[in-house]
Amino acid sequence: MEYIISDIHGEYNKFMRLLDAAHFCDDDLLVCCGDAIDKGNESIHVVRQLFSMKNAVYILGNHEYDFAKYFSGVNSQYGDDHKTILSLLQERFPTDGDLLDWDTAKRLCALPKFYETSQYVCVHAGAPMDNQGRLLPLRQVRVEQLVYDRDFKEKTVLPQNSKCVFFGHTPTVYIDPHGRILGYLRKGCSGKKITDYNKIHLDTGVYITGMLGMFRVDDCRCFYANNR
Ligand SMILES: [Mn+2]
Repeated sequence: MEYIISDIHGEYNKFMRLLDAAHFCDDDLLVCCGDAIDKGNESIHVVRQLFSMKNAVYILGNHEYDFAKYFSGVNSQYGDDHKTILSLLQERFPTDGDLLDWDTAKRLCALPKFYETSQYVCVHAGAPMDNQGRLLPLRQVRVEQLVYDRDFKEKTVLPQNSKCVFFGHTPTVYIDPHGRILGYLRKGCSGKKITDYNKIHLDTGVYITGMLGMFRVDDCRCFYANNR
């Protein structure tokens, strides 16, 4: 089975509870659409978990992109003084920065910008389209547009004759008061299979709602972990 999640924002326990609830196993695939870090208390715990999973794809969000820019800034300032650089990077995560090692920091700066299959694409914030609503080839899109886009979430922005687009970045609670994962159905479709959707908005705004969501591609089922 294939699962897609976004904007975990340091919520390690909820993330693990979702994997448990779905009986996630080695034969499954997990795609994380970025922003696994910041806001919550266990950013590096989440990152190390994702990096330890051979069957997880972790793509870039604006928070990881900002981390990479910060890394490159301190790197140019302190040269090969890895000890100072690492302690500055660790300080960026006040609650669990001590878990950050050099390899993890390097990997965080080299995440893929998107993930694409024959049926869907995953980006962090948005994917630009031509004037007929067809997705532009993601390879040609500037990284800033993929991670910072604020228009793609709008109800009226619907990719046409394109693969389903998974994205996060903006909490759905700003669009729908339930704050759940929002799927946008193509005309006349029931929503039971992934090709029924134009786009799926994944960010349940866990730092606002307390709820983290995950989507299963195979049967279009949503899983949620709440405060308890
Ligand atoms: Mn974001």
